[in-house]
Amino acid sequence: MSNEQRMNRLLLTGAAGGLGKVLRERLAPMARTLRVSDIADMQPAQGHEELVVCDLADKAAVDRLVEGCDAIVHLGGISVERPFEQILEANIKGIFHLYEGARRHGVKRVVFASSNHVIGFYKQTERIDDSAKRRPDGYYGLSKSFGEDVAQFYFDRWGIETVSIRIGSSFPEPVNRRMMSTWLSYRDLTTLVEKSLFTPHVGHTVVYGASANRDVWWDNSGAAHLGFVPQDTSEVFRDKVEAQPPVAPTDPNAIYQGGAFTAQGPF
Ligand code: NAI
Ligand code: 15L
Repeated sequence: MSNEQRMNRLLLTGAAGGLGKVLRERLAPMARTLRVSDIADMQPAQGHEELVVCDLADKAAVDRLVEGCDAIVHLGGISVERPFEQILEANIKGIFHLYEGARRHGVKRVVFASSNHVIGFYKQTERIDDSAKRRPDGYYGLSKSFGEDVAQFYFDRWGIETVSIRIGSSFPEPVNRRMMSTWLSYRDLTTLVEKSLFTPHVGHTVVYGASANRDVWWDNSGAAHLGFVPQDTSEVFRDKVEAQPPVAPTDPNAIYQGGAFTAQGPF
């Protein structure tokens, strides 16, 4: 990427997390300055990085965090099902604070790490696209659904563009049968985030984050303008995954797109 193509300052939240560590390295060439942030300890700043420890629940701190950035890749927050009160602080208040900061400081583009748990109560036998009614499968899924609504509102009201990526399962490899459908390789994740940052005129686009898996449940034709063509497939892991004991047909992991998340709680 040439110097002219790079943006000036890119903010990455959730930089201490699993995907944050991956994208911290891979997004570096895309900006002259990469501001990395988390509530947790991070590796020290290197190269053209700025490091900011910040709790997303702290509105004033998030406002300072966002100032001076051209775009944000928002990974920060609780990434699994937890009691509502915890989700409320990190994810629900957190995303409101982020967009308020974006509005106040003129940030033009957000890439939001949404989740398949926004549509987790669809059956694995169903095929859906971005127009499917949301069916969140828990407090976590509800918070991501709220995040997508916030993204739509801040586009309609303030013109801030967002790509909400409904990430399936982004890990080094799929570790169970459900993930044979939901897996998103780190390479495909990186490509999707890059397309989400640099494609002109995205408005608020919702896209599913999955690799080119044989039995993928999601249709991304509504996000064709991103030009995202996944390069990897879970198929290369099939023998390893299918060597595991079978899952009972009554197990949520075999029924719902959201798998076990549909059956967690109450807390
Ligand atoms: P992770 O849990 O490893 O990372 C999340 C990071 O957010 C952590 O480093 C954590 O310290 C930080 N965080 C939590 N509360 C915070 C707060 N109040 N203020 C500031 N930072 C806070 O999760 P992972 O796997 O890296 O996922 C990144 C994002 O992508 C998350 O938003 C997650 O919901 C989303 N996602 C991930 C998927 C995956 O397969 N890895 C699937 C679907 C969505
Ligand atoms: C998610 O949203 C979680 O953040 C991640 O840890 C996985 O559980 C993933 O969904 C999944 O559904 O596999």
